[in-house]
Amino acid sequence: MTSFTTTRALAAVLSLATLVLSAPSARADIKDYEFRLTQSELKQGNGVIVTVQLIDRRSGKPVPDAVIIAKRLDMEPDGMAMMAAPIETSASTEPGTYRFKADLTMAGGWRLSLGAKIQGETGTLENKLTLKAVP
Ligand SMILES: [Cu+2]
Repeated sequence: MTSFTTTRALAAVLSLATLVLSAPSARADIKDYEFRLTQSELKQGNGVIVTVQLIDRRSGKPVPDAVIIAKRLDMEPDGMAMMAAPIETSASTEPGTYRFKADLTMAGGWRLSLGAKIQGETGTLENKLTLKAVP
């Protein structure tokens, strides 16, 4: 038999292993995406609309239909990480753009932490953005 069969079997296993191992690198990685603020300075106040774009860094194009699974707004940039502000998702106006309504209760630096799932990608995108509330 058998050295021929064994060699073929081994070759099949090896090529399968190569396929499996090389598959992830051919696809996009969650690190290829990032959120960007469309405006990093906002007027301090209640019900402020904070707008971010989700960008595919390879193409520079906006990415629609991501699901925001976590969001937090706090004053960590000004040494007040415990000072969080109410933030809720708001209706988006265009594909790839995500909007939030927030109470910027104090002038100064705010950190927007976002977690999101992207269609067709595994893992969770986690970004921290810094914005400034001006009086
Ligand atoms: Cu504060």
